[in-house]
Amino acid sequence: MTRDSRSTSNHQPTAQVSHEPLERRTLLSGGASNLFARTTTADLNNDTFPDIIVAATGRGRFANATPIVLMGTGPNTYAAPVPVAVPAGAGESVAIGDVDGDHVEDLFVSGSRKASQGATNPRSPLVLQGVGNGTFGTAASLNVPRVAGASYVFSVGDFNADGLSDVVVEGGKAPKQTAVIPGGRQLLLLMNNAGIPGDPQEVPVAMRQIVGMIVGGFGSTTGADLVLGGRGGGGGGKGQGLTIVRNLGAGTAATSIPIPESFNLITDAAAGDFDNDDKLDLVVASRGGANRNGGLTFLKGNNDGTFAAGGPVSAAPAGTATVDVSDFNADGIDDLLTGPAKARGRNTFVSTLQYILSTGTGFQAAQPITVATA
Ligand SMILES: [Ca+2]
Ligand SMILES: [Ca+2]
Ligand SMILES: [Ca+2]
Ligand SMILES: [Ca+2]
Repeated sequence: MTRDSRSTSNHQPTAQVSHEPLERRTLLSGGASNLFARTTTADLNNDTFPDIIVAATGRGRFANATPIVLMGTGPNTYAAPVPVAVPAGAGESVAIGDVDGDHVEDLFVSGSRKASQGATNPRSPLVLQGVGNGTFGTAASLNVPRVAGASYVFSVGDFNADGLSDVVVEGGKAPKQTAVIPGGRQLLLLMNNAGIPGDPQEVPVAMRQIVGMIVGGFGSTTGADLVLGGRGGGGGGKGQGLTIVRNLGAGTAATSIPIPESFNLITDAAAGDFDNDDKLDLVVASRGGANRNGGLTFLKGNNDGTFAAGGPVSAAPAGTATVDVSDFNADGIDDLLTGPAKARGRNTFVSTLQYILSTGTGFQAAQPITVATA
């Protein structure tokens, strides 16, 4: 959580106080903690049951201080949560990819704000090699350099279709001479070089703010597309929107396609084929506007980087703020995993996760996932 001293100052004459609106503060803290990566799903042990990784949910007696793994043990049943060892304060966000090309999923986690200053950047994302049974090796820094104003929001995907996972990280404001628009941000692209993420390559983008990013194949032949959520870049109007960056593996030759749909505050997004037409779709979690307290919007994909106009996912529980994707009933159709914005007290985040099955023609009622007690 970012603290802004101005927002807590109440001793100055009101005429001179620059109060940040609540929306802006929420959005900044949300951006910093990369809400798009609160959960991730993958079959970590190749037993066909999707497994779930939940990012560290912060302080509090019942919060998990590190990421946790929920191994699927059967249809909609999970073993008790198993913590993943990461440096103190790391793991607010999680992503899965195969960095070394051994076909075993590896875990990427956000770096730590708590770590002391040193030669390396403690906030750089880290990678943990997968063992193949739901456990992971020691966290190793991706050595993303310190950049003033960077949020280090990151995502993982194969951006040049070589079978190895690349990493992309929000890297602060683009330099003036290369900025696509004034105030544009830049991505730091770490293309995988024989199993090792390479040196960061700066790619300016026409977004003024990036609150999260996800990866998916929306019809590109050159590699995975990157979906950026936030402000600017031609999408979202005055609110937040989404922009697809294509051909990212080509670095500065990458192109952007803004998605016209507008949202108030985007809290998460997931890519999957929910209507079973073999074209990847998007489901966006947002709040404000039609989704006053939080909810999901379905955007049917056209497989060319464009989407049909959004429609509400009425099966999503009120207050839904996180969304992820897996095929939870093994029928070949992608389903949703949802969670709330916050979990307090005894209702830990894990116990509030729900899945929403897609039939291909619609979404069924949300059902809580079943997790064994430790
Ligand atoms: Ca599994
Ligand atoms: Ca691997
Ligand atoms: Ca589809
Ligand atoms: Ca399914």
